[in-house]
Amino acid sequence: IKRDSRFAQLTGEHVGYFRSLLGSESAVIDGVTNDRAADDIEPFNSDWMRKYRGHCKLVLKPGSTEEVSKILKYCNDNMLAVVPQGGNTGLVGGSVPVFDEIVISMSRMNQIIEFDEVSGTLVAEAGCILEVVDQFLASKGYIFPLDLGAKGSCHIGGNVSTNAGGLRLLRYGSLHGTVLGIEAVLADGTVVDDLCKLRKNNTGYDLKQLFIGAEGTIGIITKVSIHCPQRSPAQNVAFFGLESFDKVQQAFREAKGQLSEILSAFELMDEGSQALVRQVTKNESPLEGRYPFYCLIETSGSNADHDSEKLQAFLEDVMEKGIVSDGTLAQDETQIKSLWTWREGITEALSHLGGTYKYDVSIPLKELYQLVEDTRARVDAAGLLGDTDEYPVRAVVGYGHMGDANLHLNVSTRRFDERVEKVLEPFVYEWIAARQGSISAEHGLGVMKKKFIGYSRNPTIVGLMKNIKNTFDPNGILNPYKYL
Ligand code: FAD
Ligand code: 2HG
Ligand code: ZN
Repeated sequence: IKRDSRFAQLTGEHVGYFRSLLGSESAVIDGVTNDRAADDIEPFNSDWMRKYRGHCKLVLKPGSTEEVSKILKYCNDNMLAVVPQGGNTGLVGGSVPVFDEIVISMSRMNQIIEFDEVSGTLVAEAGCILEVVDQFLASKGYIFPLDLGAKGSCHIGGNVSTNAGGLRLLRYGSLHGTVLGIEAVLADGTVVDDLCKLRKNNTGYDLKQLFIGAEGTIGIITKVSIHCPQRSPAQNVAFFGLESFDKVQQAFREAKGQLSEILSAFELMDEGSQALVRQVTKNESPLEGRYPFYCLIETSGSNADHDSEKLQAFLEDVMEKGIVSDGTLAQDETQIKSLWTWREGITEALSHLGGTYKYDVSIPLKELYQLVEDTRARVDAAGLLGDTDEYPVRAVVGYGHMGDANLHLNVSTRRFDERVEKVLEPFVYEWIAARQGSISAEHGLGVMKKKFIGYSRNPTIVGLMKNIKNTFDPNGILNPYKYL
């Protein structure tokens, strides 16, 4: 792709305007008039996977909605392109510039505004870190309705902008249901105040839904109001090994039936993914034997004894029926955390091994794991997969949110390599399209999947999306070169 020549080049005059607007020294990182700022700008140009790299020379950190509005109005009037950035943990290259777009970091907008302890409605600024918000809610007996491995750095505004799914969607549903209201700023500086705190509100088109999963392409989210469920006082976790994907499906069916209302997560890991976690962390696996598949089940309920009895009975039953080969139950908080690391820690572990090609996809459950096998066979047939350094690919592994039919196909490489990418794309997308799956289940489109949207959405729908984009951002300054 080429830089869009309609966008202006940044000048010292532009920087001067932003400096006077934002006042504080720390709110502007200026590499336009000051070469020495390069090191400070670097983290904003580089994505979590180190796969995508931008060339921005200016980072702005607004402290209020009004400042976001003034920044965008000025950018729109002067044809300056921008990239909204939250915690920069996105996995599709959406949060970093492609060329020299200005990064608007939301990190200073990190205030919890209000919390209603009766209804469970939280209003907070977009730049709040997920884990910080969740800890605040824990002190009130509530829980944020979303949890994911990046919680220590991702922002709730970033979560809403990517419509993140995470580990407990099975229980708490998607952000399309739990987000009650949004305040956002459009490209021309208009503040859209839809910070509704009601659960029910059928008065016209529900425009806030458009911002959920828009990845910063139609506006910058500045505040969100969200419905938070009661935190369950009792949590239990089981981890078990299974001999086939068929048995994984049977176990899921049984878990829904036997654990019903207390089931809060059902996660899948294959042996390949666990072997890589063992290699990186040097930790002892929770089970003695090795199995092709592992599942992690979490229950959340109001009575610890009742729940663990239920989970114990479930485990005995599925072992007796020969569905599960071996399993273990966490006995305390520390063991719960440690079992979770075998699932939550995969992404992080893989990042220490080189470059990872990631495909976050939805596939009808029956065929969910077949994609991993077919991809592995294809990479192997191309002569790219092997144990020694001369092969670019170390392993093709699969894991994910079994309960949501969401697979994470990860191709772990010793280094990013175009030959590998060519073997994987568009193969993976064609495979998905043939089964009416989705090429992006929860991570979004970003720059990575922009050109592949047609595998999951027809031209009529893409056309309507483009109309929406043009209505909200006619000059196209918001997160260009991505999404559509
Ligand atoms: P960023 O990465 O900064 O931005 C993501 C996108 O949103 C970009 O397009 C950006 O321009 C836009 N954006 C950010 N903030 C705003 C805003 N205020 N207004 C408008 N646009 C904005 N995702 C899942 O769905 N489920 C998971 O289980 C999961 N686990 C993860 C585990 C790890 C270890 C990592 C690294 C990532 C994981 N992710 C997961 C991916 C990622 O999407 C989420 O981490 C998160 O939602 C991104 O939030 P962020 O604040 O880091 O956003
Ligand atoms: C997860 O579920 C995340 O762990 C990340 O969505 C998946 O790294 C990945 O591919
Ligand atoms: Zn995920």
